[in-house]
Amino acid sequence: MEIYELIVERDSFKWQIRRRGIVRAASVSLFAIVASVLLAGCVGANPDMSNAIPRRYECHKATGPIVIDGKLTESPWETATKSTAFVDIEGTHKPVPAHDTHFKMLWDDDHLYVAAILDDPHVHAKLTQRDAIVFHDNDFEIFIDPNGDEREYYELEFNALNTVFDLFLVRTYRRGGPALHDWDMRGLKSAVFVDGSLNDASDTDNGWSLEIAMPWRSLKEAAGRAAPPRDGHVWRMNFSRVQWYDDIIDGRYRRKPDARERNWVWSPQGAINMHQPGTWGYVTFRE
Ligand SMILES: [Ca+2]
Ligand SMILES: [Ca+2]
Ligand SMILES: [Ca+2]
Ligand SMILES: [Ca+2]
Repeated sequence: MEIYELIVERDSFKWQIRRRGIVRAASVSLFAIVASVLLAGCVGANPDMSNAIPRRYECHKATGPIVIDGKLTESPWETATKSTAFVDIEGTHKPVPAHDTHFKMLWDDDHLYVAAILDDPHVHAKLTQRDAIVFHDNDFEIFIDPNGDEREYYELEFNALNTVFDLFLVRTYRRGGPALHDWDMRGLKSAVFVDGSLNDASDTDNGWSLEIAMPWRSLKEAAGRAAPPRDGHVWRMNFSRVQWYDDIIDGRYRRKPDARERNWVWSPQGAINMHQPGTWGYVTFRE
């Protein structure tokens, strides 16, 4: 088994990961800090590939500055390609999601930008701590495997309070992980705009938007290829939205005891499992 040497300077959140030779599996477990069973969405059976045709997206270079404030009012966002609407994680044969979700992406010499637009009549969130299991709230998730080798990939989750859960996967859970929750994306910037009222169940909201800037200098650390990419380069990525249907009791949102979340995604997976980079979408970068 290959060993990955992880160097984490906790104060600066500086980290480095290097592939080193062949060693015993026991060494890897030193860094498998968090049990993978915590993560939902990784227990799917064999994927139905007929429902998992990867989506495609062209990510163009921004023509002007992006201000990370959650509002997509900059002119580059107006011309950025809007993704296809999200579908059920298992495929289009499943019910159409109750609320629309789209994303847009842009890039410049320093950052990869993601904007998410989530319709939601009841925007609510509780979790406030970095690296909490954010999909226990309604969330938006980004998955990035730059070189598409189905290993060394990034996952980031955000809720409507702009709480971040970012992690690094050495391998998929099915191949033993580990998932490194302690990895934080250096220089990550994100902001949320709520078009309505957050955690106020007495009204009907329009939804929320997220604006995210990921530095290339962080993405390149385990990219296995050029970051920023060159014109025509293709990265494997996917986007997911976890949505719970909570009851409103005495004006407050309450989780049903037997609640199950909905998983809506950009590129359908054919199974309830996001950790299949082979069924993620193809993002082509354009100058
Ligand atoms: Ca903005
Ligand atoms: Ca990879
Ligand atoms: Ca983290
Ligand atoms: Ca509200």
